[in-house]
Amino acid sequence: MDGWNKIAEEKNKVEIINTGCCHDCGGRCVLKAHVKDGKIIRIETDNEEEPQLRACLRGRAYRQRVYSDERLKYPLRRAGERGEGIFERISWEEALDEVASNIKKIKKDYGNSAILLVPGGGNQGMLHGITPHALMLHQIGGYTRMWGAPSYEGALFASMATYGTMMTGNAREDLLNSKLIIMWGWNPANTIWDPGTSLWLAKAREKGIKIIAVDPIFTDSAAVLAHEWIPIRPGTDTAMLNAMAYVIISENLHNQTFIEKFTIGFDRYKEYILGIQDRQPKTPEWAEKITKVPSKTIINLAREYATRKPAALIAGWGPARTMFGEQYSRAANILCAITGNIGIHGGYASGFMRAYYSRERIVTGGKKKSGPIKPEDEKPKKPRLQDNPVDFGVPPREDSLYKLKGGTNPASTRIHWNDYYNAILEGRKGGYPADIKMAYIAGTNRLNQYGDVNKGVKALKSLDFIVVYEQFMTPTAQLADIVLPVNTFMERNDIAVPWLGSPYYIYLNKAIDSLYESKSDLEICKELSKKLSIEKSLLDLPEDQILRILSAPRKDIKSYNKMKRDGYYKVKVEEPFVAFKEEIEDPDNYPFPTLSGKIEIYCEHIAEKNNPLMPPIPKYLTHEEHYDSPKAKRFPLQLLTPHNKRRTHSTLHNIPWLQEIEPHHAWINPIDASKRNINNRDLIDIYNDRGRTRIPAKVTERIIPGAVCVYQGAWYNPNKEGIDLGGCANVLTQDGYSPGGSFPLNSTLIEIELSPSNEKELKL
Ligand SMILES: Nc1nc2c(c(=O)[nH]1)N[C@H]1C(S)=C(S)[C@@H](COP(=O)(O)OP(=O)(O)OC[C@H]3O[C@@H](n4cnc5c(=O)[nH]c(N)nc54)[C@H](O)[C@@H]3O)O[C@H]1N2
Ligand SMILES: Nc1nc2c(c(=O)[nH]1)N[C@H]1C(S)=C(S)[C@@H](COP(=O)(O)OP(=O)(O)OC[C@H]3O[C@@H](n4cnc5c(=O)[nH]c(N)nc54)[C@H](O)[C@@H]3O)O[C@H]1N2
Ligand code: SF4
Ligand SMILES: [Mo]
Repeated sequence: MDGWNKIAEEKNKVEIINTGCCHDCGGRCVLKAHVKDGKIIRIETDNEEEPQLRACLRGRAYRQRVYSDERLKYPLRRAGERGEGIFERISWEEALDEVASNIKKIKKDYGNSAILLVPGGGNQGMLHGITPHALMLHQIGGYTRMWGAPSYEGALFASMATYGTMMTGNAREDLLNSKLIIMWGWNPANTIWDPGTSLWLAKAREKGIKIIAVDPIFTDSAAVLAHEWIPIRPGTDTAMLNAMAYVIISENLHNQTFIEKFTIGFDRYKEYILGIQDRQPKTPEWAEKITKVPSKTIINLAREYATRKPAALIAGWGPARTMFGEQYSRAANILCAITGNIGIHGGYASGFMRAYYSRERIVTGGKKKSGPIKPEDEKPKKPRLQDNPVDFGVPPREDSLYKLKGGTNPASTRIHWNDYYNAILEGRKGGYPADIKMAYIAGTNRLNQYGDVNKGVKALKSLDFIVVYEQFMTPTAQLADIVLPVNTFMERNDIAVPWLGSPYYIYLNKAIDSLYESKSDLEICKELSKKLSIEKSLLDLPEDQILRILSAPRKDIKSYNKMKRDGYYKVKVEEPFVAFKEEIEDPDNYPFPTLSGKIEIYCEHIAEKNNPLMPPIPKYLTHEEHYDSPKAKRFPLQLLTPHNKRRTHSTLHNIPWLQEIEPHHAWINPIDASKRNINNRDLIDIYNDRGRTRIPAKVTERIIPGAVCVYQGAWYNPNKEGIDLGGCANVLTQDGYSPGGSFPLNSTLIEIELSPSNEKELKL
């Protein structure tokens, strides 16, 4: 056989499986797995019709994750002290017996609320990940649940308070209709919200549309896409946005007609901005002292935003992941309103997130989900399969926006995600709704990913039982009593739904059989259900049948079979979605779904809470972990912990191809570094009262003086003295939350010093 024929024959043996990537990064992209002899030998992505759903570097490197030596291969039982990392191999039978008997015992001795379900975004498929666990636990009486999303809780609160909905922002292709785009605390070249955003921004730039980045970091997006970078002191954005409002109002650049027709509360806002009562006009000079942004820059940006119409102000979630982050989001939303940049092509209603088209309306048949709660919205009398019995019928938290449906009205039995260590340690005596005895952890590297890791270790160690469902021995899994090996999305079927409103679905066809003894979350739950004496469950059906049932309400999937065959389904959209188009063009028939029916510049529902730290018009507020607090004398630097291009949170941190892309270093400005005799690549200690982490320094002008950046997601790896050698940002961050629910993971005071240790640089 000649060489060419041989190559052709070899190629014929390769089967291309249409599948996708569905980790929690805002993507959901096409992967084409080339499979030969049951092994993935290559991964390609979408090369077909536009708009393409192209995978990023992480999806393309996925082979190294599937075949990593570090994958969990068998069920494990703890054989040393908690956290010592000593485990023994056991059979599935033993492992599931042990999990089931602990669940039964804890339920019997303390009730279902003693079981804390700790879910995460590890897998974003409809079927695998957390879904089967939750459904199974509902059938045995439920569990204590958490509330708040680390991603966007502040933005969600603000979006609901201002517009009454999360469906804000125009479709990405509509950016080409803008005259100015402001990327405020938003780095879409790295931090993926959907596969196509950077491409649309690049097209906008090519078209000559001006792009400005406001960020303490000179991000990749600022470098590649923006014409101008405005560095700002972290956590001070509300001051700058309010100062922009000052310029706009005092120069009469606001859109009075829009304000009168579509908003309420402008007069009170104007009074505050002009300083009528507090005698502090929110002038650019006032804001300069707080933000470090020169007043001239603030004035120019305000004028440009108000006059270059239409303009898109896109406020990212990073600045909202701070103490009082909801104030920043509210301030940005209101700036869009007073300039009339809402409901029009090229504008953008900054809020929760952009939408592509109103899937919400397609799914609900024309009715909007959000708006004031009415009697007909009341839940059914008995909990359904999707309802957690522990929460069912429980009144909402008093401090939430409970009169609005569609988010931010959690049941008062729920615990904030960033507050659960105190809940474990203090229980009912400390005012929490439950005495937690067991953590049931699936799809999250919980310990690593939330505030105050050292407190987390203490809290988790105090529990009676911990089970972790994982693919790798993460820092969280290290603390478990039982660790169960889960397969990857290459080893099962699933459907991935992209973030709010993107017009496509991904069907993940199984590419290979499960490796080692790993099983899917669904398979494990099926087996565990039997041991928990659950007689009949939805989980008993075959994978594809469950997927058909779960996807049936999505009326925009016109052909399930086509989706399954191609590995994706792109929904045809007639024209770029413009959020609030109907509300602006036909206000009589489409009031805003707020309590007043208008955009709420002053929000009465917030005012009812009577909390000076949650004001009804957006205010800049300071706090204990801010640059001007007394604590800053000891810890003068502010820590930023954004998301990184080489990882999805902590997932993929241990992949060699991706480690090569960007070493995990702490970014420090030369001014701060030289004060401390720190040179580029020196090993440094970053510390505060909560912990200490050791990491090499990257001395760079790409970060504003006074701030340090440690990208979140590196794995906690303590030495004997409790110093983290893994560069885990959350050793330093705080737990707790802002009155509007924001996670203050970017509100952390720190100090740095040259590391006293000669310890070798670890795999960072
Ligand atoms: N300091 C700081 N911390 C942050 C943030 C920040 O900005 N700063 N961001 C926060 C945000 S927005 C988020 S969303 C969270 C994310 O935090 P997490 O939800 O904890 O996300 P990951 O770290 O990716 O952990 C997911 C885990 O799930 C596992 N996994 C993957 N697929 C599956 C599966 O199919 N089944 C099971 N059982 N497990 C699977 C992975 O191996 C991984 O260990 O992090 C938060 N943490
Ligand atoms: N590659 C990758 N993409 C991801 C993820 C990932 O882990 N990796 N995670 C996904 C998830 S779950 C989420 S929630 C989103 C998160 O999306 P975002 O919250 O938008 O992402 P971040 O990277 O945390 O923050 C965006 C920018 O905000 C800036 N920033 C932080 N604090 C401040 C501040 O006080 N003021 C200003 N002006 N800027 C500030 C940061 O420097 C950063 O450039 O990303 C998603 N996409
Ligand atoms: S990590 Fe996110 S952006 Fe990258 S391929 Fe996977 S889903 Fe797409
Ligand atoms: Mo997130």
